[in-house]
Amino acid sequence: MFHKIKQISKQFHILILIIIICCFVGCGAQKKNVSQIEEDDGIIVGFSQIGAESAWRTYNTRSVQEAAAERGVQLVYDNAEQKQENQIKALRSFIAYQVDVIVFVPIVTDGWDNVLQEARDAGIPVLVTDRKIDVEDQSLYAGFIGTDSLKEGRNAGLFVLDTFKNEREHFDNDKEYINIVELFGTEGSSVALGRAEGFRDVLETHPEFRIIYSKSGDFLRSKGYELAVEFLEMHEDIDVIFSHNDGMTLGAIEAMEERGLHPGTDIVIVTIDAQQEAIDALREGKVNCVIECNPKTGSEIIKLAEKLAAGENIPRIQYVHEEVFYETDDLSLIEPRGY
Ligand code: GZL
Ligand code: ZN
Repeated sequence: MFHKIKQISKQFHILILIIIICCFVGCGAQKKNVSQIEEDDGIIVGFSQIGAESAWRTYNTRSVQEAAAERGVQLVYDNAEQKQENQIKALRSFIAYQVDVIVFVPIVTDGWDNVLQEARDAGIPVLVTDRKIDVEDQSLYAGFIGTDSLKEGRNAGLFVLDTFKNEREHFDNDKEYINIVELFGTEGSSVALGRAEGFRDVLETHPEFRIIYSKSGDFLRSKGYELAVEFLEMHEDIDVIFSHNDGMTLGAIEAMEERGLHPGTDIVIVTIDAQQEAIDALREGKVNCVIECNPKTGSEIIKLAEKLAAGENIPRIQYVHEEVFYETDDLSLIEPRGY
């Protein structure tokens, strides 16, 4: 009998042991799975985006979010709703959360030194994208990836120069100048400053061109409309509109058509971004030149963030590919833009 009891208790102990082992193995497996999940979860990236002011911006955000999802990167996304102070708060929360990498689109060039110093003190590398920053200590961020706004502005200037190059001979005698209106992007943003500078670089040696009106529409369609109402009231003889983004251009076109004007014919229009509606307007002859500013940078951004998380270096400056679409091109070849 005793032997029998001993046998049962031994079996019981083995059972308990098996349960414990299963539990540990299970837990172990579970533990392995948990650590595996943590590994599979990949790095954590804090992404501070400006807002959703244009089709370009919303596509840019989507591009980053989709790339992060594809590569198993955890993205902590913040929409600053066009306010720098919101971006600084977001960066501070990323630091507190101890993300692996910070990626941000600086709405304007200045005012980032302190918060980037805090990121560096926390040992968190920073990738700047889309817009550039001016900081005392360039080592406060690892690198930049985005578009070349100076080149975009130069391409706009070259198009205007080329469009009017033979114009002077046809000037009726009292017309001395080719009058340009500029719809400026966000004040203090590197892309608006770059586009304005590039445009002026090209035309500065051609005094027959003059900018008679330049105001910021903050890259917003609604403000593009409002500025057009104003400059059409103020000026009779406008030859060109140079607009820093398609959103403002589309607002201005609406105001022109309300006044019976024919955009693209009565007034030459050159615009930047190349969102679908601008390509459609190019096909309809309502704009004459669309300069691409490529928002599809998500996969490059995430790859660079992964490199930074792994302690690797990245290029200091990286520009993405961009095209220029002219009214004289075979416009049927342009792929759907997606934004
Ligand atoms: C350009 C980007 C600009 C776009 C606008 O790189 O920062 O901001 O041209 C967007 O459409 O609002
Ligand atoms: Zn000239």
